Amino acid sequence: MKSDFSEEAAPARLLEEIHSPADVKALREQDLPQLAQEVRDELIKVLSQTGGHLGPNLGVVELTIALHRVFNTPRDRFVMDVSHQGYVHKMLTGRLERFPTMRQYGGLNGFLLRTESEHDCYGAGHAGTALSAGLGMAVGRDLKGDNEHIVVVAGDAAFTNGISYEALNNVKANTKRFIVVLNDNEWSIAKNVGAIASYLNSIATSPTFTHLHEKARQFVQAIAGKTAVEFAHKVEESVKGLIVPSVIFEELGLRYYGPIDGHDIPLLIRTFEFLKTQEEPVLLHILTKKGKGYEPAIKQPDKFHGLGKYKLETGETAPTPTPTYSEIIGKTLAKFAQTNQKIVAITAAMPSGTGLAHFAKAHPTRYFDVGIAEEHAALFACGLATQGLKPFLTIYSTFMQRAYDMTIHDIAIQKLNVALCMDRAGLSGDDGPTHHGLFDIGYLRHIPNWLHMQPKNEDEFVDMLWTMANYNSGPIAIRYPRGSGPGAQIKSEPKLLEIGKAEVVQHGRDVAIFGLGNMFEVAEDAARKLEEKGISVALINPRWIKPLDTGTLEFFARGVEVVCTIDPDEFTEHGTIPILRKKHGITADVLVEKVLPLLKRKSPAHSTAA
Ligand SMILES: Cc1ncc(C[n+]2csc(CCOP(=O)(O)OP(=O)(O)O)c2C)c(N)n1
Repeated sequence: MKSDFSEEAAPARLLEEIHSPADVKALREQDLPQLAQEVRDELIKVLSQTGGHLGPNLGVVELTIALHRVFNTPRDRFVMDVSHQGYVHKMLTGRLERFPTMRQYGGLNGFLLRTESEHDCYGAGHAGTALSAGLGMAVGRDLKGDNEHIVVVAGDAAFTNGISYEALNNVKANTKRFIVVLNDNEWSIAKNVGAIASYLNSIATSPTFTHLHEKARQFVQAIAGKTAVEFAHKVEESVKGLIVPSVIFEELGLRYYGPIDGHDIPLLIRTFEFLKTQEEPVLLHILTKKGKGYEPAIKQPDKFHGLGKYKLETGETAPTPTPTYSEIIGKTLAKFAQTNQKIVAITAAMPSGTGLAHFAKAHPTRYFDVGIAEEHAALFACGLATQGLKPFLTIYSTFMQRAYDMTIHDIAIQKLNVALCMDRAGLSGDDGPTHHGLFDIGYLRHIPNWLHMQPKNEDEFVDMLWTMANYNSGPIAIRYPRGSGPGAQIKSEPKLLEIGKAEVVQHGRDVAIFGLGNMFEVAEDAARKLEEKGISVALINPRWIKPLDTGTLEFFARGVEVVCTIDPDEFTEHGTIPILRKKHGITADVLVEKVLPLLKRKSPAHSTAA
């Protein structure tokens, strides 16, 4: 008879016992669904406090458990595309205790990091890198005569990315042992787009698949309790049956298996056990649900792809009090496009992140989501420009790094009327070094024919967009930060700005501070602090990165003792923007601290020297 206590006692969480992948292997297989549930609960609870990539991770819980059940990291290697779906992997590889520090300054990074754990064999944050990097690992392994497994996990949207095909083009010729998992949830951040998405969907919805899936289930039931030899034979026989011929992947030289249910742990385990015995590159197509297990995330996959804090019970998030720069650009371009028929807008898989969803609603035929394909997006914009259209290419500063060659070879040399709008310029916050938009000033400034600017506030932003819309003499770019600026208005009557002309906000004799974009606020603050010490400060809003207003620069350089600009020159970790600014000295106090000794040395007015 059971004691009263055994009925009452809540079962201990299995998750608490998981300190390494060996602990996942030590569990009974029938307990793995419970582990999956606990992982989900933990994800939903912790991320409600920290924010993060909830939807993608809820979709890969079973997959990650099955991978750790079958393979042995760190010896075997999991290469995850973007690696935003690596949270479950982190939990199962000894980082559960630190999980509540996710994306916090000094805590776990939201992506895989080689420096964070020996189980993270490859860091990422940008999409499309996993297949190439994984192939390099496989070839390196072969050259060394080793035999560990390389498993690439890539989402369906990673297959909208050109690099993925560059890698696939090289797999067959270079290795015989390579496992690719295509995690197909039909979503990028927004709904996945293009011919490949339709192709994958046609496989997933084919009646043959439904039939095969039933076959697969029966097979998993049938092998329970078999001896090792019988088991291996059965697995081979049955998993080979899990093939709907997929012309694309087979022609590229990867044996295609699937599609199978990516939430069926026993099936995943059996399939991986089989795939690891194969002496040819294989691709396993699994079907998963983004946001699985959390109703708000299933209802709004786009929002829950990655978000800040939310209410655990409802999934509600705090409303942003003022419009963000992204919202302003989406709405403003939509408005300009009502009277300017030449305006078209392009996003590379970021319709809501870039605010273009507003434009898409107003002008669906002049809006293009090209998938995670920044290089293509830039070239596509070039083609549109040659037809006399005015393409607004709206891409995060960090992702535009991908299309650097196009900014020179295609846009600048041909002096095409492409308007490049770079969102998340500067520090982007809790995503960390892969996502900060710190390099676009560097990578555009030296290229002839480009104009480049940054607004100090929302009103100036609208003026700049208007200036871009009316500029027809070649490429023109704008950068603007994540979130909202200091003002709350969206200007209704924009004005044209004079090209290459800085705004002198106040004159001064001792120090001139040039505060570009959102650094203008820091500059203003520093100016007040210096003025309190009796120092006369000129305050300049440069507006233009290129052409630089050299006249204004020279004027002040000749007139004052110290000229300041505000900029970091190092890779910056993740954390909130105020914390990062403080750490890296991007504050008014640090500016004042650095300026004062210079003045003492140079200025008779402030010097103590005779
Ligand atoms: C080069 C680049 N462009 C855009 C992004 C933004 N981004 C992050 S995840 C993602 C969608 C990924 O979808 P998928 O690969 O299918 O994985 P899922 O989140 O659906 O699991 C996008 C567009 C990025 N990380 N890198």
